Amino acid sequence: MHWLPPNGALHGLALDHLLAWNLGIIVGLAIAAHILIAAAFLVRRARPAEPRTAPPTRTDKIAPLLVAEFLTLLALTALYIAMDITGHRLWAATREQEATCGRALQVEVTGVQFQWYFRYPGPDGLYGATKPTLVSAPTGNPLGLDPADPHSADDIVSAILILPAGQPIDITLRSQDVIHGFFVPGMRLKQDAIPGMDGMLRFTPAATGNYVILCSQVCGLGHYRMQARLRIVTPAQFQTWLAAREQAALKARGAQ
Ligand SMILES: [Cu+2]
Repeated sequence: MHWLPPNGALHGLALDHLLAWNLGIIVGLAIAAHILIAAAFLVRRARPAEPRTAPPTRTDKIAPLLVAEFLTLLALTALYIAMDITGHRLWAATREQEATCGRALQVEVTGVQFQWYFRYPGPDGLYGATKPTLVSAPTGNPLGLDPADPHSADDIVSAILILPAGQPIDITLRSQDVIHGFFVPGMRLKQDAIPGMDGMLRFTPAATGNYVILCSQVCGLGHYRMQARLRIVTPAQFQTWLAAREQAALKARGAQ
């Protein structure tokens, strides 16, 4: 659909189709209902007034109308149940991380008033421990990585989310303070980051390009500027970037 932002995710195509179908069906039904109401008014007006002595109900005429109404309601109920099931399946596909476990790239996304931070676990594949008392953005430790934990030495923390195209991405979503909304219109993703809870997201970027990451919850005075960039690059470009950042992270923590 041309009024939506360009889609860059694998699941986005099916989601856009479902949205177009839903809108088409709802607009079609609304138009049909209005035509029916207008037709009923016109037919009633054109018909001569019935004598007041007429019986209040005539089951031979009303019964077919009731059957038609019942069948229409039944068809509409089936249609909405089918649309609901399709929508739920698409929603669940971006929330279930088990299916391709091991193959997916792990990234942790943390919302902080008013910034998004992205953490990659590094070559060991494990996120290092964090401590709230160590959180200090001015000294370069916005997530509070614990230097005493060996797993944290190779962790990469970035203010830009860089991901390879064509690979499943498993996101763990966190918040350090209030409820933030991780919203990536170009990837058709939206999920709240809630303090004390780990949110899960799964998606596969389909094409290289630049996308915007927003916060969809009014999280404070600086909410309007809580934006970050998402860059989808080729797998080779991603590996080069990751290796350079890993070297830099190890050097920086080694010097501490
Ligand atoms: Cu926010």
